[in-house]
Amino acid sequence: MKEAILVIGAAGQIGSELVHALREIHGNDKVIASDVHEKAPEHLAYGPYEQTDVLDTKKLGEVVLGNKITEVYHLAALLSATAEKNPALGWELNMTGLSNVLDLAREGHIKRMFWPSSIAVFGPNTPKIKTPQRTVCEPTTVYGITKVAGESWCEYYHNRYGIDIRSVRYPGIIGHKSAPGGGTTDYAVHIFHEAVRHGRYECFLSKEAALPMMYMPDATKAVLELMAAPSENIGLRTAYNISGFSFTPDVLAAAIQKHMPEFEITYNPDYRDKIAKSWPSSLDDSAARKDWGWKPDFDIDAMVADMLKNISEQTGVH
Ligand code: AKB
Repeated sequence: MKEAILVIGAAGQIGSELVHALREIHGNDKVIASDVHEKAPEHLAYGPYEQTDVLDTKKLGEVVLGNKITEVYHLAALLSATAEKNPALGWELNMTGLSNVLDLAREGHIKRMFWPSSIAVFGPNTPKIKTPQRTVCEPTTVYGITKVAGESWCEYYHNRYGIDIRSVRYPGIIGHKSAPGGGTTDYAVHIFHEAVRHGRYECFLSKEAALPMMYMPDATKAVLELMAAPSENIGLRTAYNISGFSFTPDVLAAAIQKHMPEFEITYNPDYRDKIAKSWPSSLDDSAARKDWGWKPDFDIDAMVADMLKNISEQTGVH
């Protein structure tokens, strides 16, 4: 068997789509999906699947060595909202999980690796508008702390052990194929399902909470382009800011109302509102544009039109 690719956390929101994209490029057999579930979720079952808990070093090692894995996309993590409910598990899964994969790379088994960082690396003391690539971070969530530490850990492994590891700071990701799980930005996905099914949505952020967001096809494109770039172009081994568009919940609601004038939004902010307000409203992604040609395809209106079309088709409500 030739070298293969492993996607850890493949059943998640980004993993589900990334597995399809990687299988289209490399062939179904070359891309092994893995997650903690015993069986492959239906949408991934057309290619190889391995049940793996990234905290189980023995099993992880067997999967990597047994399948001659040389490239890993390590996406398994507890997101911002869920990690606040169980900070110790957030730290353990996000940090120890990353270390376990990096150690297999240090031992020479994995040659290239992608690991996502997040806008959660930033905090209330960070400049909010057009947040620079290099600036104050000081995150206030355990998720953000693991992402900022993880970025430096990846850079350290690159500098010290020569591992080709690359990363981006994802904003909120919006997609229609699989559900997000446990993030602060999840409202921007739920709103579409509720709009199509019930014509209304109660938002857990306040109306003025502006956040950077991105449509899933751009999120997938970013990983593929970053990983395809020549190594010498990758000037940053922490993580690149990447930007799609930014909006507040009321701006998103207004964009939905252009298609569904009867759509109503109400607000009932909870603890996630404070998290959202500690994050940037928009990002400066000029380093990613310069180093590997990053450029998103979707703006908010194109995203809204595509989301409503796809969710209406899925639910049979028009
Ligand atoms: C979250 O809301 O936790 C994630 C993220 C911005 O990393 N979507």
